[in-house]
Amino acid sequence: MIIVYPSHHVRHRPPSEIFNGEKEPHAEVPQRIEQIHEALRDTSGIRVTLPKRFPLSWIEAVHDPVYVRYVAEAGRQAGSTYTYPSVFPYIQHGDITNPIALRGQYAFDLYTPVNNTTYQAACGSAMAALTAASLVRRGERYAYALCRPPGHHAEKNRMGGYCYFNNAAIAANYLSTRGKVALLDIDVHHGNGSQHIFYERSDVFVINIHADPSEKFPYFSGTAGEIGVGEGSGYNMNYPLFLGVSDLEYDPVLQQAVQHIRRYAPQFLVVSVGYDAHIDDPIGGLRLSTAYYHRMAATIASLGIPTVLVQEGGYNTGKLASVAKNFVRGFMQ
Ligand code: Q9C
Ligand code: ZN
Repeated sequence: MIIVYPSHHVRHRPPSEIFNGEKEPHAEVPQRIEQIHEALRDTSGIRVTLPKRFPLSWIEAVHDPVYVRYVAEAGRQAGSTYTYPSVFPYIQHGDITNPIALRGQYAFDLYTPVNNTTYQAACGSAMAALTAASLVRRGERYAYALCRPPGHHAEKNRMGGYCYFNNAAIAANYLSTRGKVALLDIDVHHGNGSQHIFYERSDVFVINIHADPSEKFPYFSGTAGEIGVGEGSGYNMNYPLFLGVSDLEYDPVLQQAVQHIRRYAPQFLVVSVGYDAHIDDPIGGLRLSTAYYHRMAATIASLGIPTVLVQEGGYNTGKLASVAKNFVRGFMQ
């Protein structure tokens, strides 16, 4: 398996997220990827490579180009200080130019700050996903992009949930020029961004297993009734789970999801890999074991579809190394 490691992510390190008016330590820290990278680097059968450069148009194929420019510009104006939104749009309005208004227009929470390191890190993360996708398009069976910052909460024109550019969606859209793509999201949080981006498309089938959004972030999407619209109707599936779900309760849901993917018969599979459904994750709320990540990977790999793995969440920096190792081993068997 090839691992793509975007070394520039380390410069982006938001110190805090704002919850209920209070600054709390930010969960999405550089050590997450450093630890996964270190654990995998000396696993047999793994080769590490750096991201290649791809045209910005691959990011703009999924995100509004005005939004992409905004992320760069907001960072430049912020300097090294992380900036947060203050006011969110409460009415439709045409021409927003005020920086405070723009900050709220292009974000949906107070967890996703921007400074002058963010744009470069977000681009590097997207380039890692594109590099993994291009390797798989050229015949590699599996490639794993250690994306940071993560991506699956980022919508066409909005950041949120620690995500700026939707790496998995960028990879899936890139591969969709060569055939049908399935995007399986096993991060514990609903991938609202990926759902939003492909909601009207039938050539990318999005399937999501996550903690019930009536209990957990992102709160406003991820119910089973969200099935897609127009062309995309029937090509979006959500499996919300009760808090505290164990390996035994999770597994039949994964089997069903995999069955749906098999029936769709995609040419490529993209997996949004979050390790935050693990029992020891500080924010997840499910109870999957380290050993189950091995079986989960083996189940997904049994599809026999060329696959791009894209890193999303997972916040217990004491456990990420062992969970990632299990997952990757399960995939390579
Ligand atoms: N105390 C990803 O896993 N929750 N994003 C904040 C505040 C935000 C998770 C909790 C969760 C975002 C990629
Ligand atoms: Zn998550």
